[in-house]
Amino acid sequence: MENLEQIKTLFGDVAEKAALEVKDIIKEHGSKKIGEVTIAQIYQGMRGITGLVSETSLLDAQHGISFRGYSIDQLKEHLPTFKPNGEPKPEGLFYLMLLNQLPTSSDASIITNHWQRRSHVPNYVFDTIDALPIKTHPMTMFVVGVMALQSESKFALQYSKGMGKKEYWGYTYDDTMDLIARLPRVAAHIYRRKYKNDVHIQPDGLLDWSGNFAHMLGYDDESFHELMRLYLTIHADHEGGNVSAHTTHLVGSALSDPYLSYAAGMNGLAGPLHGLANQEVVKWIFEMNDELKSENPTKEQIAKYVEKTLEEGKVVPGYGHAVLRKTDPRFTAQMEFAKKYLPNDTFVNIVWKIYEVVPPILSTKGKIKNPWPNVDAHSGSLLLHYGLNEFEFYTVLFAVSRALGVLSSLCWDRALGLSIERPKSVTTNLIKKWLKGEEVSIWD
Ligand code: HAX
Repeated sequence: MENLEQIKTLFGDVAEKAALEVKDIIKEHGSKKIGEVTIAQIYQGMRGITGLVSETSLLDAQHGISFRGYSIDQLKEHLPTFKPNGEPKPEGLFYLMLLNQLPTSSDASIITNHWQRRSHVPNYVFDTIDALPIKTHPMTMFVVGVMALQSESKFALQYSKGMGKKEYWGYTYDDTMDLIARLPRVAAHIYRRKYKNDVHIQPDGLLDWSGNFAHMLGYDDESFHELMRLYLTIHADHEGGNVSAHTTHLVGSALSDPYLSYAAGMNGLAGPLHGLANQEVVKWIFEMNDELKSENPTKEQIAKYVEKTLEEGKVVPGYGHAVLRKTDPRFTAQMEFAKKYLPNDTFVNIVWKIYEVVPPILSTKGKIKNPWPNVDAHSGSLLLHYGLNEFEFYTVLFAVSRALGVLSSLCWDRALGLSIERPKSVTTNLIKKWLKGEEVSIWD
């Protein structure tokens, strides 16, 4: 693969074939049923209802995430790295998710180069962020920054001029590449404004997407750059039903452009039951340490604090999952990183102790379906080790990574011509009538 235009052409070819296949599937099998919907599912977050197509990754309750069929371990084995035997480059994962084929090292470098060239952020975007009070949460600043960028949308411009359905994916792709390229600059601006006296750092054109992002944040330790490569890879996608992916898809289904769709998804990522859990984990551990007046609590002390958290009706952040029923492989990947680079870090060791203590406690409570840690249980401790201790910023890092998955998915939504999303809702009154055996024509 020589240049980005070729990547776009290749995507067009792959997607066109897939779209024809999908048309045939709908024509031949469209009336076949996948599962049934229960009343509990209607009230409890549609858990377990298969109701979406998302091509870029798939979640298995036992084995965790696979990206186009590749587990995280396999990504580590097969994706190009920045340095020999290093962590995978997220550029390679983006290529894999978009094209459904593994990139060569030069394929991943082409993406790096193009993201570098497209990374200019107009000053008015920074001015818009700077107009917000400094106390504003970094995720709010981030979404405001993305919304300010929206005036750059090629999809929106072209739609206003009038374009046919066949052209949708091309402009979605262009916006996707521009937006992903610009996000590290927006995020780094927020970080440096809020936490580093508004002193900003120029990009380094010799670095890859992750390394340059880390550099603009102000972190030039090579192992931190490796952490960013791993972090931005493993947080990228988690199939289509999670709040951030689903929201991006939903808003995109109204033909809202990629900027609008992604911003909407990131408002969902900013919820404490979703991506914000990464800051909550660190906050919760700090609060525990404060209360116990210890920087290294024992397992017994941690167990008591967990019980207290539950008695107060709060969740233990970083534990549980709507789909997974095992330790999240993204947790394990971070644990392996920590064992390699920072095995003696005190805070990381608390995270590992919590991992021993929490699952048995949550299991005994009966109602929690998955007592195991998710991705957010570990990520903050790694960032803390390198001095990135402004934990309110952690979800912004997650958001930058999540762009890769939700936006490559949006390219697929447009290429496959997926419809505007509009599930049917009902009222409790209607359900009560139906339970009494009264005639309810709506779903017959
Ligand atoms: N601590 C305490 N209670 C928990 C819990 C936890 N970690 N996880 C689940 N529960 C509770 C639920 O609140 C629910 O209680 P109610 O019946 O009183 O409402 C009950 O156990 C059953 O929940 P579930 O079916 O096991 O889990 P859900 O699919 O409803 O929710 C969540 C999944 C991830 C939201 C949940 O496990 C949770 O709140 N975890 C803590 C927050 C967290 O770590 N979020 C990040 C998840 C991963 C992610 O999206 N990252 O971005």
